[in-house]
Amino acid sequence: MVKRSSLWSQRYLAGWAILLQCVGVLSVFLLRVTMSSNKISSLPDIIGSMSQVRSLNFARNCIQVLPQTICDLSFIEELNFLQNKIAKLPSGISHLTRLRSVNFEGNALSTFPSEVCAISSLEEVNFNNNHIEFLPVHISNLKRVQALRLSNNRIPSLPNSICELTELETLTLMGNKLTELPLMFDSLRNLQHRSIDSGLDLFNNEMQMPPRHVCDSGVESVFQYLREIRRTRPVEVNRRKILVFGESGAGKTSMIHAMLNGRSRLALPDEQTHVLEQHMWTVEGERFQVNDFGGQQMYHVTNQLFFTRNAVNVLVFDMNRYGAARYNRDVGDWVQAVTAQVPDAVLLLVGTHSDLCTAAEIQRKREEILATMRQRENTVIEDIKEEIFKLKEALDGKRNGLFAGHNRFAGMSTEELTECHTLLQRRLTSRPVLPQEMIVVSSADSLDGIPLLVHTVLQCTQNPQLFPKTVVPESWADLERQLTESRSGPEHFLTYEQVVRMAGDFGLTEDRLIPALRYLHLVGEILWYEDNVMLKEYVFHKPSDLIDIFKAIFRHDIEDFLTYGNDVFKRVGHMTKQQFRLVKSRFLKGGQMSVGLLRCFLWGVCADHQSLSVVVGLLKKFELCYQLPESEATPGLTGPSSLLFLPWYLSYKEPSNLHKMWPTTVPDNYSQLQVMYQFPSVSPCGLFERMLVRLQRHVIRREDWKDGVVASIRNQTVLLRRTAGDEDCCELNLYVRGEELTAVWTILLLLHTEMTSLLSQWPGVRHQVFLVCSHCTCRGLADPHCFFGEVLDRPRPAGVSRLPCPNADDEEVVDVALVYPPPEALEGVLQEGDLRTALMEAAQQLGRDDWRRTGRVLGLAEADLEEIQHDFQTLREMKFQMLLSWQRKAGEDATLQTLMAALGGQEVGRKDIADSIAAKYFCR
Ligand SMILES: Nc1nc2c(ncn2[C@@H]2O[C@H](COP(=O)(O)OP(=O)(O)OP(=O)(O)O)[C@@H](O)[C@H]2O)c(=O)[nH]1
Ligand SMILES: [Mg+2]
Repeated sequence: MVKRSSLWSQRYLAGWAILLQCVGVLSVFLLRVTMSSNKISSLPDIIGSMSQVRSLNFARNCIQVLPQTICDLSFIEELNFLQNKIAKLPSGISHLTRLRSVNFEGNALSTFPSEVCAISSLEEVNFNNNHIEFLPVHISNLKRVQALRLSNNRIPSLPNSICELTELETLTLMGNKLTELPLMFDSLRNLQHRSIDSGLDLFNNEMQMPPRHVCDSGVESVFQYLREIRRTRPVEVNRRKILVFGESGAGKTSMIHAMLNGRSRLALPDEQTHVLEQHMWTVEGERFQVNDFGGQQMYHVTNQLFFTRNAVNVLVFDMNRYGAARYNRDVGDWVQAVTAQVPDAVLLLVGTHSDLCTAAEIQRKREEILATMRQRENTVIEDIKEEIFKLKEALDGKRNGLFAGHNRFAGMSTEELTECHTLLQRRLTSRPVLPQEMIVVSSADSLDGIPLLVHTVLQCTQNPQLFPKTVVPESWADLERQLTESRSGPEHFLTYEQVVRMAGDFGLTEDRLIPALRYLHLVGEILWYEDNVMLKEYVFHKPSDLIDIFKAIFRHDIEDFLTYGNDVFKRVGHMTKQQFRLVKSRFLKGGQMSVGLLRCFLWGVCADHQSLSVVVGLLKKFELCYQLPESEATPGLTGPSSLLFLPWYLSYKEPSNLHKMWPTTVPDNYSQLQVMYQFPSVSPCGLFERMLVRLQRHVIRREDWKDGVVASIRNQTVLLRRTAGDEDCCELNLYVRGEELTAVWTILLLLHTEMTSLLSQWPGVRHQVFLVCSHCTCRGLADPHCFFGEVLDRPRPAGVSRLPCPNADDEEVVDVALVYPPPEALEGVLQEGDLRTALMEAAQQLGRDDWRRTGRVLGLAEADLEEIQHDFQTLREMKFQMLLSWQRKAGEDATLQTLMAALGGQEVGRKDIADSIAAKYFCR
């Protein structure tokens, strides 16, 4: 029998001799040749005699030159020379007219081989990771190409003719030197396909047109931008920001004063900055917004809302106070905080109070800090490289059918591995721009170092690589100007309708207005939350008003503010002294705030009814508070019964009866699963509190304290806890217990999904996820084995029922059901079906008389109800459509709790339905 394919991938195959022998005999008959991961340095001419061959795979060798005879392989469809050393392709390659795929990723090509452009049969072209500096115009001949991969080259521009490749579904251009896209780029409609691997990748270029914010928002945004540019014209805008942050008392406010005014005015010791002060600064014809952040702990969470790209980040610390033990507090934690959100942030480091330090002291501290900073960054880079190495090992293992070793990538599919690889590569390329030097200043009379600081900031902002120009359509710039001008009016916000009218006045129709608003929101000029049913009706054109709102609610001087002597509690809150005491204690211990108390806090900022409900909407949107439905809340002392909870103010200690709610040992017949989220040094500021807020979507009963919560979700008990782990790390542990293991898995995965989506908001945060071995926990081991968190996304391996417990020295085994989630649980999380099912059940139980009442309580307008009654024939359908209509309208606020509160409230009076939902979906 004729051997029809050949596979020699073992690494020991080093020389040509064996290959020659094998090929010599079989060459004529071979269809596929795979000789990846060897040490082959050249191919013999005889390769041209493999006249039937369809596919050559010589990935990961050290081939420098391809023989001309390769061009004789007239049936060849696929060439894979990934990771070799090829600098040039043979000219005759254009004769291979059946070629569908070429992969020369990771070679040494310096131009896009023009011969390739002649092969119109090509569907996939991969030239990632070469040194290509130029794309030929006749690339447009590749009419069938669907995937064109050109990441990590040196391409400065794309030829207009690329717009003719209308079959393109994937175009990767990450890590080049592009500044703009051709104006007709939106002809490449197929880039909008939504499969995992398709799309456009422009990450890590120097994009000006469209600017990076637009590029990062996806193909659709890029296309809308280009269409708008064509309709109007491109204009350049300048919106560079300077963010000044660091510990309280570092000297930020004093330094900014010296910078902006050229003279000294040291802040008084009690003049601490409250949340944030913004200043406009014009210097050498450039205009900047300077942000002076309050350094107090309380403001760390609000600071995060203002960290942004397009900013020079000035990290300030008091050099006189600094000592090695303060590195994290003064420097390290701040670098982490900013890079958690903006991984490639540009950082300057400024030491103040130089007038109080000796030259020797300055020199010593300077060297120490810069060295520590560099060393930490190197550790991170090494860690990422090691991850990439392990991942490649797993990939190689997969390709060669070998076991991939025990690492977190073992068992992943090739697609998952490739996706992980892209993510890690991004992490490696988007590193912070750390300071090479430290700027030493005194904001006291001498103003030493201040001119150098101003010079460095300017130099930094004028660096086009760090801060590329921003070009936007003229209509977007016009809208921005109009919105800025309307800031002088008294309103805290504009309604969306007002903005539509404003834009209409200069010809910007609503469909074109939306991308413009999206962009202005992304760059922080306005706030507009189009995904929130209530907030999308408002455009917050004065982001500084938001600062005033935060100032009113987040206060480092809260104890001073909350005194009965403060008139507002009597005048506005109408509280007696006794009531006030109770309200104060509930707030300071449990973070509990009635809307009436909120009105007192916001007095003088905005206190009318509409503004208050918008503020509550904003606080919920930022996940700074959660709200209890009215029927759940204890009637407030000072106003509407609805209660807000701000976990930032929680100070309760662990409840003394915790052991009753959460016995130390897992009760008999119960299963427990535990996921651990581990962070080196600190967890992202606010992660835990925001998770407490998110939990409210799912729970009805809960007990919160400063570092934990016990809650009931659908008959399962959940414990979430924040602890300081070993060796300077921080841990969040999520435990779920219940009688039925599948149900336990479902809740665990539900909350894990919430946590993962929350964590994605800190893209620069390093963390690890583990599933703690339930078997070890049951045996009471102090140091249980931790499975890599990736198992949580993995289906159970077929045919395996037990795994050896890696921590046990004897022959202990762990049930595979405690390590891999059952398929039902994975589906349970994805389906989000509960609400829909509950709606159907509730609709069935509602009567002829109460469905319209329920609709009204849920906030539907009379006209909506009329329409439903008119449009749907049967009562059953009307009831269900009413609930669906509410769900569409209320968006993420359409929760089971809200529905239950409405049904069980006085107006509808169907507590029986509310109870049946509770019995089915919640633990009572
Ligand atoms: N001698 C001397 N004192 C300084 C210098 N810079 C600031 N100070 C003093 O240090 C204290 C803190 O300065 P601030 O400018 O308020 O510090 P900050 O970083 O803005 O503090 P927060 O607003 O609380 O975050 C004040 O008492 C200043 O007078 C300096 O360069 N030399
Ligand atoms: Mg200050």
